[in-house]
Formats: sequence, structure tokens, C-alpha cells
Amino acid sequence: MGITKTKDQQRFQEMQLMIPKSDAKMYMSFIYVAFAALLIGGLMGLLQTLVRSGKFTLPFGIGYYQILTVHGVMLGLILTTYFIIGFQYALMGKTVGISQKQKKAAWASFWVMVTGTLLTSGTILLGKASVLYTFYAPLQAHPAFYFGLALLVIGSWISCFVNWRQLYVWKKKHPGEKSPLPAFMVVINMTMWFIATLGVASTVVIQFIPWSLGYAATIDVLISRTLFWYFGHPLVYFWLLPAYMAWYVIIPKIIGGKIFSDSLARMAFILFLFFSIPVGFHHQLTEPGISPTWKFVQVCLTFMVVIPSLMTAFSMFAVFEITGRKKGFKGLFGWFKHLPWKDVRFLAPFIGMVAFIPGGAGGIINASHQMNEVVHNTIWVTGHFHLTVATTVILTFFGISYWLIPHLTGRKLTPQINRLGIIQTIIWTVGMTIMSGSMHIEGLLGAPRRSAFSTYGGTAQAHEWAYYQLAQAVGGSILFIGIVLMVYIFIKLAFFAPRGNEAFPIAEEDANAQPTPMFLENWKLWVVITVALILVAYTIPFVDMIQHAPPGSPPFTMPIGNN
Ligand code: HAS
Repeated sequence: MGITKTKDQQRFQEMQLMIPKSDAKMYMSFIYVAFAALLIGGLMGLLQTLVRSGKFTLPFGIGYYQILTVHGVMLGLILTTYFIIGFQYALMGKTVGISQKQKKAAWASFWVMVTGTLLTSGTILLGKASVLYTFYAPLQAHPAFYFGLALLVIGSWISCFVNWRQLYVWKKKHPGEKSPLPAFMVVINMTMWFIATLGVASTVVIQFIPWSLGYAATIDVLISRTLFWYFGHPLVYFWLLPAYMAWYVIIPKIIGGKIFSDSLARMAFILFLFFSIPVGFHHQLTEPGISPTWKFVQVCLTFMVVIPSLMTAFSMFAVFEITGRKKGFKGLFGWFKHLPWKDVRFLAPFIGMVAFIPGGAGGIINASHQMNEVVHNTIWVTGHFHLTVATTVILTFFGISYWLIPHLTGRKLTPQINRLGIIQTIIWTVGMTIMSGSMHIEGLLGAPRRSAFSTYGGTAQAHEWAYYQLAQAVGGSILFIGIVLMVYIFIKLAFFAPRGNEAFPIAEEDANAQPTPMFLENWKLWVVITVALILVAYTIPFVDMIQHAPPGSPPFTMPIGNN
């Protein structure tokens, strides 16, 4: 049974209530940490491109792998997780509300995560954990690094429980009604995150911590990598889904349209829950110890996870076209003209969408088993994730920041800040096009990823790659200017912009929209299917890995001061 229109409209009005100051403070705390991580991680990114160009040597004995680890952890793990959790709390607070008790628990999640972050970053900065953001065994870090990671995950689990509880309490108060779309999406993302992080938590607690403390002399590398990638691929969708939340729910409002299809959006998110997790082997296609049959099964499942992204692309084109035509724009592409190009809240996420066309195509190439042989472990993969997470996702997060931060701090996005935002978006687009484009080409020429200049600087190929590495240094420097500008905009929006009320733009459904089928909220069924798919994809190969385990590996530490 679907929901009546009057109730829908009434709920929509409730959503427009202002967020209380104390709630806003909690949401903003996550966002402050995210932007601090952006600045630190971005600076490390700049240093990396300079070192790889062979024209710059790190001072004070700082190692290449040390800055690479800071870069990956700060941007890939800290910036994303904090921004996402802060944004999701805001969406939940706005649509289903947050009680005092839930807020206390949310603060607990924040402080546990901060404690973990300080431990992890401290060990990396002291040079005791140059293990990159994937911390592959047998690279070994100081135990504090792993304890920090475990706390980060535990803190995020508290957020999962808070978000689930928020929706549960709301549903109790609104029997028979469908949940607000943003809340539904947040709960899917956190359910996926919880199931996925069980993998990384197990390897950290069962394998890495005892090994780093010296209780175990060796570690089973294949098992640790498998548990990592069981988590690692859903991790990328944990980054992507909040961007999709903004595309489905926020962007239509900003362009003056309606949600294209509430049911389609929910279905896409359910498909992400099903297919994000049982696909980790596509990161391990070149690894021995996993049978080709199981790699093939997971490659097929990877192609399933492409479908909800194609549904999203379809949905976005439909929103743009329908809104344009309603405004009277005619012709095949006339609707394109109505888009609010001068509104940075739209422009930044839109460029993110455009970047996802080549970014997604690159992902499909990576997933195609034979083609993966060409690109695996080359800097092509780095190019791929700079298009996906560092452009599609991050530009959307910036787009969200332009309205979310002033909304939470009681300020206004002024025309001047909007203009700066447009400049920032252009700088980012130019910098990333140069950097990611040259990474893709250099990868096709065989250049390795994650390699210090000292490992390939003297080789014959290094000459062939030099041009692209220079281009990456140029792109990286432009991007760093973009980061500094974004941090400036953030500080302005958080502390100095004029006081006012910035809208929290949540789109409505069309008055004539078909009711959303209630079976889409059958949470138990979705979780059972997800677990069943995971068991199908992982049980036999995992048992194989344990039964045929080779002797474990002793620890290995990256050389310090290796440029
Ligand atoms: Fe990936 C490696 C496969 C998506 C991130 N990926 C990585 C790594 C990262 C990453 C971080 O199969 C490196 C990990 C490491 O350190 O080793 N990836 C895929 C596939 C997809 C995909 C099949 N990746 C992402 C996303 C990421 C991300 C999203 C971050 C957010 N990836 C791989 C594989 C590897 C890999 C292998 C391992 C490689 C190796 O060998 O190590 C798919 O989800 C992509 C589907 C996307 C689409 C695009 C839909 C387009 C849309 C935009 C519409 C545009 C509009 C605007 C509406 C089908 C929705 C239009 C307007 C106009 C004017 C045109």
C-alpha cells in the first residue's frame, strides 16, 4: 500500500524545520575534522606528485611511503568517513529527528572515532606506520596504528546503531508510512558499512593486533588481504552513496524540479546493499590462492553492482530533462540550458557526475578480468580512483558543503562565496583532468603505482614516463591550490559569512507520482539476501584459503627516508 499525498506534503513541511543549535554543533564537529583532514592529506598529495616527478627530495629524512600513507589515510579514510557520518546525521536529524539520548550516543561515536584517528595519525606521523591506507600484510605498523583503526571502526558502528534507532523510533510513531527517502538511504548505507566493516575489524583484531604485539610470529597474507577487500570494495560505495543521496534528493530541489522516482531510488540503494560486498576478489584478480572460478563469480557480481549506477545515470538525465521541459525549454537538448550553471551547489556535483562517466567506464575496465591484467598495480588504478572518489564524490561533498555548512552555522552562502566556489570547482576540474588523465596514460605505458622514485628512477622506462609525471606534478599543484581555496571557503562559511538562513534543499515527489510499494522497506529480507550473497561468494574460497594456507609471512617494514 502506498502513502497518501497529504501525509507526504505534511512530512515535507516538517522536514523544513530548522535544526536546533546543539544538534548542528554535533553535525559540524564531524565536518571540522573532515576539512582538517582535507588540508593535511592534500598537502601530502602535492608532495607525492613532486617526489614522483624526480625533481624534489623530501627533507628531514621523511619517507615517500610515510607521506603516501598520510595522504591515503587522511583523504580516503578520515575525510570521507567524518564527512559522510556528519552529513548523514544531518539528513536523519532533518527528516526523522534525533532524541537527546541518540545525540549523546552520536557524541560518543564522535569521540571514539577521534581517539582512534589521533592514535592512527600519530603513529603514521612518527614514521611508525608507513603501511599505506590498505595496510597490506606483511607490512607491519606499530600496534597503536591498528588499535586506532579498530576504534575508528567501533566509533562508526555507534553511528550505525544511532541511525538505525532514529529510523526505528520514527517508524513506531508513523505506522504504515514509508520512511523519508533520505533516512531510508542513510540506513542502507550504514547497514552496508556495518556488514562490510566486520571484515576489516576481524583482520585487525584477529590477525594484525596479535602479530604487531609479537604474540604471533607470522601472518597469513592472503586471508588478511581477502578480509580487507571484503571491506574495501563496499568502502568505495560507502563513499559514493552519500553523493548519490545528494543527486537523488538534493539536486532536483536545487534545479527547481522533483524527485524522478522514489521507488527507483530505493531500489538502486537496495541493489547496492546486495552487490557491494560479495565482489572483493576483483581487487585480487592477479593473486594466487583463489580459484579462477570464484574470481569469475565475483567478476559477474561486480557487473551487477554497475546496474544501480546506470539506474542513477538514467534517473539524473530524467530529472534534468523533465525539469527543463516543464520550464518550457524545447528540442533534443534544450533542457540542458535551464540548468543553474551559476549556482555552485549544482555545478560542483554536476561536474562530479560528468567525471563519473569516464570514472565508471574505467571501473568496468578494471573489473573485466583480462583487461585487469593490463592495468593492475599500474598508476592507471590511481587515475581511476582520483576520478571516482577524488572528483565524483569529493566535488559532490563540496557541493553539499556550500549549503549544509551555512545551514548548520546559521550563515548565508553569499554571491561572493558562490563565485569563489565556482572558481574552486573549475580549478579542481582542470587539476584533476591533467593529473588523472596523465595517470591513466602512464598506467597504460606500464608505470607502477605506489612506487618511490628511487625504485624506478634509473630504469629505461622512467624516461618514457617522465613527461606524464611532470604533468601529474602540475595537476597536483593546481589541485593543491583548489584545496587551499576550499578550506578558505569552509572557514568563511563556518565562521565569517553573514548571519542568515540557508535552505536545506530536500526535493519533493511529483504530485502525480506513483505510490512507492511498501515491500521496498522489507529490511529483514534485504539483509537476508545480502548475507546469502556474501556466503555464496566467499564461503568455499575462504575455506580453501584456510585449508591450503601456506606458511605465514614474517613482518616487513618500509625503508625510512626512501624517496
Ligand atoms: Fe573502482 C579499484 C572496479 C567504482 C574507487 N576503485 C579502485 C580503487 C579505488 C576505487 C579507491 O574491478 C583502488 C583500490 C586500491 O587502492 O587498490 N570501480 C570498479 C567498478 C566500479 C567502480 C566496476 N571505484 C568506483 C567508485 C569508487 C572507486 C565509485 C570510489 C568512490 N575499481 C574497480 C576494480 C578495481 C578498482 C576492479 C581494482 C583494480 C586493480 O586491479 O587493483 C563501478 O561502480 C562503476 C560504475 C559506474 C558507472 C557510471 C555511471 C555514471 C553516472 C554519471 C551520470 C552522469 C550524469 C551527468 C547524469 C556505470 C551515474 C550527465 C551530463 C552530461 C552533460 C553528460
